[in-house]
Amino acid sequence: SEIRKELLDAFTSAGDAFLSGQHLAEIIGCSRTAVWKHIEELRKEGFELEAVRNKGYRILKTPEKVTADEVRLGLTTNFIGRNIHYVESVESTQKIAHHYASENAPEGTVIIAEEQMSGRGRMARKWHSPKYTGIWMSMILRPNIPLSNAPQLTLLAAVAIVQAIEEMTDLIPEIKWPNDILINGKKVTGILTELQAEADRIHSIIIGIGINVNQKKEDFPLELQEIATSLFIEEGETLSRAELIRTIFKEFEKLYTLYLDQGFLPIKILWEGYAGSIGKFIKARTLNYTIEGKALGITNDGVLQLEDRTGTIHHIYSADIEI
Ligand code: BTX
Repeated sequence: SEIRKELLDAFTSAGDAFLSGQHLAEIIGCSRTAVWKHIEELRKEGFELEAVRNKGYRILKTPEKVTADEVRLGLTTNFIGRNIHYVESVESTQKIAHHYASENAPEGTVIIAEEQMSGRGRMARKWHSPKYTGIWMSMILRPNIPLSNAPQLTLLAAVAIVQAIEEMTDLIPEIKWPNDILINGKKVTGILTELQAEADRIHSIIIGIGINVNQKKEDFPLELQEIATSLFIEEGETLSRAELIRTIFKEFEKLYTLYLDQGFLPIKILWEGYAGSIGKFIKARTLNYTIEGKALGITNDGVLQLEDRTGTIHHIYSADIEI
């Protein structure tokens, strides 16, 4: 509810300070009884609140889920993630996001799930999304850009996620074109960008983000254990998923605002700084053929340039890359 959102925003601005019931009622514009009711609701959700006579309330501990309330507390963005739909268990957050996108959900709306029963990757592949351990979310955007520029947003999302991981850990992630983030050569994140468009007009772009956060090695099915990793496995510490989500929202909003204002170039420069494969020999596998060559970089549109042994430069729009 709106009251709940305002309450959490007030606790966010207060930091460690106490907020009196009277003060909360005034800034939110409701009765003290209503404030008290919402505080009780937060307690039921697993928030620990300290209540001190003559001082008021403050939040001591959050429940370590990724509910809208948990993510909202401490959120500093203007529009990314200000509207969150949380679901415990879902087939795919992409599916729900498509539904909300066609119902005109505001830009920056995010669907977050604790688990996905049939999380999807590209080309009908599956994305393993076990309960309470990862970040499985889909973000709705409505940029006024040509259809052909949509893949740039995958690259932008990758930069935002790498920056957020660097902010919260000592890890050094690497981007593998177009949509993987690797740590020590193993996949920690996948990004799936889907569109709703009519003719050449984008109605909405839905960016699906899957991040392995707190899984242990044995939480992955055998066939993934050698190719996938989590932040916990690499860092050796459990991370707050809600805080990582907030950090991603913050970095994403910054880059997206820059992108809408100045175009893809500043994003491209950042992206190339994080890309592991540039300058290396790689294999690009598309549905129909495989090309081997040196990855020269990406064009201003976000297309991968590959130079084969004869010196011919190929433009790769979509492929799987083997380094
Ligand atoms: P992709 O097609 O590049 O990668 C899928 C491949 O990655 C799979 O075939 C498998 O080999 C491997 N894989 C599957 N699960 C995992 C995992 N948890 N960690 C590492 N590797 C894995 C990448 O597609 C795009 C994934 C997007 C996932 C998000 S989650 C929220 C949103 N909802 C949804 O259904 N998909 C997106």
